[in-house]
Amino acid sequence: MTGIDASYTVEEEFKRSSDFLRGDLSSDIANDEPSIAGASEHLLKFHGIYAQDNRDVRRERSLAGESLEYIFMVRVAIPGGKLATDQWLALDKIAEDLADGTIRLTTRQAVQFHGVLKGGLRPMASELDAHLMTSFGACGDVVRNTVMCPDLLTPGASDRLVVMADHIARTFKPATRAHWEIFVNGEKGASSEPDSEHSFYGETYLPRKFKIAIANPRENCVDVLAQDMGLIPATHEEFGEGFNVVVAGGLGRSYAQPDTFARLADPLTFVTYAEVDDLIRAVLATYRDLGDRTNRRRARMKYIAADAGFEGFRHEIEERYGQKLREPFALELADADDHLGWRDLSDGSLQLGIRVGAGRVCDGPEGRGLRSALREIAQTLHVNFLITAQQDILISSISPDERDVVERILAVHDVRGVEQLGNVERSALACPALPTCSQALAEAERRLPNVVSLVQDELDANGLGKRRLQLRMTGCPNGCARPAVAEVGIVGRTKNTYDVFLGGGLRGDRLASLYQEKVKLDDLPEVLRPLLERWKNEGLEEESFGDFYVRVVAP
Ligand code: SRM
Ligand code: SF4
Repeated sequence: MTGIDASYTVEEEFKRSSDFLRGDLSSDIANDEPSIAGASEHLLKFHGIYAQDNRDVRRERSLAGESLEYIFMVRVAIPGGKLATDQWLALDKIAEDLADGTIRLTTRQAVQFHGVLKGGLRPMASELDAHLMTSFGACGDVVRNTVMCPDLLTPGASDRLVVMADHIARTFKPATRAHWEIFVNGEKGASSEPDSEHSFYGETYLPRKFKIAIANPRENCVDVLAQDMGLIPATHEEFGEGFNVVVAGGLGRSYAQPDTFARLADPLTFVTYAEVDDLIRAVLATYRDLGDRTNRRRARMKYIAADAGFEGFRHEIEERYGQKLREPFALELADADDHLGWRDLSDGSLQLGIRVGAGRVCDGPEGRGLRSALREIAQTLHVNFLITAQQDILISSISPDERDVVERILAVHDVRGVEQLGNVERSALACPALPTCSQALAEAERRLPNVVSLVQDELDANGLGKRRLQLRMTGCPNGCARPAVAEVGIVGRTKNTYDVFLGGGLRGDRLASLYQEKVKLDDLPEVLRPLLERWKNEGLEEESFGDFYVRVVAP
């Protein structure tokens, strides 16, 4: 390839001319500028790094004629969200030494650091590398962190499944050594092998990001239909164990472009374990070839399926797969489990799921809190940590005689148990939004506690306090906390208003629909009140709010 189509976006040229994701990053990282812009800023994303500025001080700084407060966000890919204790301790130290003192668990079981300075990027990459972690490929136009139900990673799960998220990460991570040269080992060594890239990426990689989830067939905690590709373990009576595969989901929308929309994935086929890599390669090749490289807002794979029709899209995959695709099984998704509280694992060990508000692991002002508690647990016990797709953390493989130790540490640090949580708080999600996210139109994470109590109070006042209500909030329609499939989705519209979406649900098999535009957060209880009253009076026994809403209010 010598050049690219003139209609393609500038990002396509950045990728093509980058020498497999190097560009000028080495010198741009090393120079005295506090930030990184242009082609390097785009390439940086493939290395898991976003150039940001603190938006809280943006206005006052520009009024004072000062430069912005430049900071970086670094996302660490953690396949299936599984971490050993030494890895958790390394993340904890990075948060203290190189970031803003917090560890942000993401809705894709990864970890983000905020407030990182440019000079901290290389030390961070080296520290991650020393503990077998990396930010490389956590962002960018590649296969992103693969999410996986934690139950498929704990003792008792099938051996073949336990390794799946790691296997996908290893197999589909870009092959270029650019990250290690630029961030970890310094300049490209003379002896380094010539670079190449996987054929399914080529030199311009994918048109956009690509997300894979491995779901538990018994519960949908990973929102499998919101993914570009979902693998649901299944057994075929003729071909044996494998996966029912769904493709072409995605939730992002853009106000500026009405032809962008959320879409749930459709069933594609059944493949065995032996076949799954080839199928993923075929889907990636289809996306690589047919994805829209002229408009990044419409470049996700879901739009190929939506534009071509699913059968046409399926046919394209089939051609690249080289053989006829089997018919998929009918989909039956079950309510998401939040994995919180104490659980017995099949090997006799215990697991404790702890709620992390908006995924932010931090301490209070007096130095106590979840971050200190988790550090102490990691220093004291030999356990595993599992991040969930609900931004929570599970401490796994706890020996039964260590339960008291864990409970004592949590109590000392004022970490609340699941029984102390209100039902709205228990499952509420929010994206980071302000002050770090450049795309945020409104607050999310910082206003979540307030929104949770407004809604919980409203439920309590209606005698519905014991019912579950799934609430998800984002600062813009990109949908990072997956509000598009929530029972109540609150999506930033302007600085002080939000669009309210209703009717998704715990199975994750239905898109919420727009109920009311431009609602102020203080007015949310009033907006929900008549619907909650009807849910109470007209709802069936045990009927969830989302199910009630689509059965009665907006059929
Ligand atoms: Fe996201 C962009 C945060 C999960 C859809 N997302 C961003 C950026 C990087 C903002 C940016 O482009 O400048 C946000 C970082 C802000 C910050 O300051 O930290 C960001 N997304 C997040 C996280 C941290 C939210 C969270 O509360 O945990 C999640 C990190 C996931 C990870 O570990 O890889 C996160 N983002 C999601 C999800 C949910 C999911 O994957 O299950 C979605 C919807 C599903 C989907 O992809 O369709 C999502 N994020 C987006 C989009 C819209 C993409 C599109 O199709 O148009 C953007 C915008 C973009 O890519 O340009 C975006
Ligand atoms: Fe930023 Fe929007 Fe994602 Fe929130 S939903 S993190 S505001 S891109």
